[in-house]
Amino acid sequence: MSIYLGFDASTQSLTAIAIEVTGSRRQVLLERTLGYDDALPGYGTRHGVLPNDDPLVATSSPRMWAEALDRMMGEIASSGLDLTRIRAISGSAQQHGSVYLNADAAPVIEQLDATRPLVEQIDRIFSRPDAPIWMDASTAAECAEITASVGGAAALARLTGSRAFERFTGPQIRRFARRDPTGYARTERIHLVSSFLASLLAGHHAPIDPGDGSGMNLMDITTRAWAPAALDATAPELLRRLPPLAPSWAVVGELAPYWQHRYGFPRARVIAWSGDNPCSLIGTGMVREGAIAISLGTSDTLFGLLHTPRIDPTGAGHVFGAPTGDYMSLVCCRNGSLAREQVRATFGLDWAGFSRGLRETPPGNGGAIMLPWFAPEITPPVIEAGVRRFALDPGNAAANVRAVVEAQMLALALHSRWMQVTVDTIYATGGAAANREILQVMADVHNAEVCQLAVGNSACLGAALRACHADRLADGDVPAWEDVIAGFVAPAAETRVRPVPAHVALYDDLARVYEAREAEALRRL
Ligand code: XUL
Repeated sequence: MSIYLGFDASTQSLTAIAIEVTGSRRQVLLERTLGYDDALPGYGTRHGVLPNDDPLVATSSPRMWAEALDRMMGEIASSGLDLTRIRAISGSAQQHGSVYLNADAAPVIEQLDATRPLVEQIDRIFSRPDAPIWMDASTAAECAEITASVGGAAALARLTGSRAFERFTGPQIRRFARRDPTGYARTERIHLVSSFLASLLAGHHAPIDPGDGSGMNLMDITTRAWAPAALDATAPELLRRLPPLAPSWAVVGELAPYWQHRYGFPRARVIAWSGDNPCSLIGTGMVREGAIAISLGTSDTLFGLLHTPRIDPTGAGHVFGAPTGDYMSLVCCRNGSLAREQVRATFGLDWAGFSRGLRETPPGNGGAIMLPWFAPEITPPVIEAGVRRFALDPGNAAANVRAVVEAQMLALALHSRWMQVTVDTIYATGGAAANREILQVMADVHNAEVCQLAVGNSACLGAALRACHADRLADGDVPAWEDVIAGFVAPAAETRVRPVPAHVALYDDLARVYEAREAEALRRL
């Protein structure tokens, strides 16, 4: 029996999933989550983000992520799971976030003392104490400078798969290098959240995979190598500070002695980590072109596999590397679960009350519309947050519940048109995918059947499946992706939600109104 371990270091929590793969016997053996705010309150995060007076700034604590990993490894070790059967470990992490390490990092993580907690030992390895994350919107000036220096937004998108985005790592690095030149000078290695955590597991600096590398505005999307023009436009002597790029299935090394001696883990293979969206692509079974998945998490994302890169001419979407070696298209809306949560909390509803609100209101909400920009939005780009309501009574709980969900689904549909995929089935994942009323709106807006997947955390499952795929490759087998995912990504029984033709027609009309309202609001910004 072989066991594969996958992690997902997301914005608000760390999840671990262990899967068993023995021929056709496939099952999830363990699934655990540790929420940062509650489990590690000493860091003072709220929804996984450090407080900051500037609403455009969003950072988190790499020490907290490391401590969460250490604690989770301890929990797995004492869970009764047969550790000796773990063959490989991989992970998924929130994309774009960057971790800045000094020259002490390499020797410290190579010689971790198994008798002391990890976090005590890594205290002095950071050249910057916090890590900017994907919710940060403070780098508009840096985006403009990088864009100008590579010859415009279209040129940067052709080169790296995306125009410059505030949350992408390149603009973040530029801002750090400019605001803290001494800190930048002391920086020996810049990791993504994914490669940082992989480094801690392997005990040496890990590479970045093309899935996460394409979220930086620094990687040539076609050659999957660092793009000199983008690096030069970003910060001085950047190349020597970046990890090498390696395929998503690269074996980074063996699990470091720290984990073996402290918790009794075996010398399992550590596989390159990737971003949560590339991992979700695998965990939702999107290994062929034509199907799409929607993940309703802290961010709401819509993505699908592409065999050849296709660039969004409107500049809203992204092309990332896929862990299969192909590409993936992605649209990301920042106002996902926190916007739903905000509406729920404003009206003092529980989640059952939220669902009731959707059941009690008609599709289309009688023409009432919300632009749900509770926080700065990524798609469409909105720096100055502010919710706009049209014909929507701000005091009507049920109407606001429907308005936020309809807005989220309409925005994803409008801003993914460039992908040119005719969607027949959508695979829904993430916490809010458990809500059938939300899935009904999704089905009606997209005119497609929606299935909810049996395993809710598809990014984490995707990481475990990638560990399995890479382990088999390293053993000389060339497994087909369909075979790797078989038995794990089946839709949960009875979850198929079908579009209602009358609602589809109604949302067709509403989409036009929503698009016009959105365009008008963007013009006024
Ligand atoms: C994707 C993005 C978010 C984060 C969330 O581009 O910014 O989906 O990956 O963890």
